[in-house]
Amino acid sequence: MPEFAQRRARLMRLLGRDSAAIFVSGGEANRNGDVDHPFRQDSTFYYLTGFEEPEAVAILRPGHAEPFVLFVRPFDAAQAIWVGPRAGVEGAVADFGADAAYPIGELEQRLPGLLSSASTLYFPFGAHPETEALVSRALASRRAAAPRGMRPIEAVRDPLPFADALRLIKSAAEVRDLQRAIDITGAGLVAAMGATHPGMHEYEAEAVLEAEYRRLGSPRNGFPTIAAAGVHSCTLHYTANRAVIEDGDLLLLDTGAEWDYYGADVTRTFPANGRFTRAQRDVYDIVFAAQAAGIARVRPGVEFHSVHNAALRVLVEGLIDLRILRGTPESNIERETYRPYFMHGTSHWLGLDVHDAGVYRANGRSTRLQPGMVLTVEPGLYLAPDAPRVPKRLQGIGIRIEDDILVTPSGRRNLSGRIPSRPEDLEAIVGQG
Ligand SMILES: [Mn+2]
Repeated sequence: MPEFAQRRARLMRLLGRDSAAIFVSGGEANRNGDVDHPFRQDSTFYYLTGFEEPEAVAILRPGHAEPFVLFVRPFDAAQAIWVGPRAGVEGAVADFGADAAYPIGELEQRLPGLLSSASTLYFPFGAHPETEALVSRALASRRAAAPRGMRPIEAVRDPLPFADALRLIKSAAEVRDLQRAIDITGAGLVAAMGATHPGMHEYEAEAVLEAEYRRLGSPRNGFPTIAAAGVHSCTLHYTANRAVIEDGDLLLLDTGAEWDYYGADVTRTFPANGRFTRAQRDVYDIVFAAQAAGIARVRPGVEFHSVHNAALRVLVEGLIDLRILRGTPESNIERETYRPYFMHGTSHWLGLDVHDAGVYRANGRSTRLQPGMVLTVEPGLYLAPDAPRVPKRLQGIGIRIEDDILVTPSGRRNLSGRIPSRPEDLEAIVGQG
């Protein structure tokens, strides 16, 4: 069975018979005037359908003779001339495996009939106001018909946690896509390192990186590239990328190409002139060791948060060695005195979304790692000039190192481990391209 059909079948088994689930595509977003942002399908909608157009609704009906129904924009000859052809109703059946397909304009009229045998309705209320109005009307008409013997809808539930649970465990095909995205990202990072020299702008490094992504077949990034030189490296989600890279600056690149909707998320920090200063190297070595400690924790059965705790311990010991913190590692961790210098989590799930679907904690317990999960391990230290007790020589140093780790039955595989991160390897590459 093709991958998308397999996912729908698995989800429908979780939802149970006598149910219907409604999923809504992403919508177009205006940028300015009559220009829209580039459209990229909603990740869960893509995961279940492979369908890449906006204004679509998928209905899954477990156990039904026509379990997969798609509503799509109809084919339109005039539209095809301006922006290219749409799949249309025929394509939805022929190319996307729908058991039945209708124009999106018929959703309101057809929805009550399509839901008529369902006693549990799955719909993500609160996310799609226009479709929600139609769903509410269908619910109301079922309630009104109940006294005359129509089976009522007894439960309304959110389908997203079920889809998220599936998305959290990656199939072999998904891991291959992620690996491809990561390999392309690695090639981009190495190209950007090679091209970097003091005097160029942050956006020039970004352009070199992304030219390589496009050259290698990635149509877009998973998120806006962070290209942060010097003190900008202390700003976690800096994306202005407009400053000149000065001699003596570090350059932090946090970036990821997409491959078939799966996105990498890799960070490398390196000296723009090809040589770490002593101060930069002191901080780099701490973050590098913290990352290694975090990665080493990854294996099945381990709590998600213990990866963070392993990395955090090394960072705090390092901050004590740098004389920024005083006292024991335990007391500093207890009082969270490290927060001005390390203010984010160490890991997030990775997949179709850069911060991928799936829970980190439920019922007060940290999620236990399982084979097929992919998480980042990305500790950092950010010694902003205005942060407390940062000695002059360390001010403005921000370093993050991020890799993408697959949990395997026997432990872990660092999917981005071939992308250089050892300081001596970085020094050998930077400026040599
Ligand atoms: Mn990340």
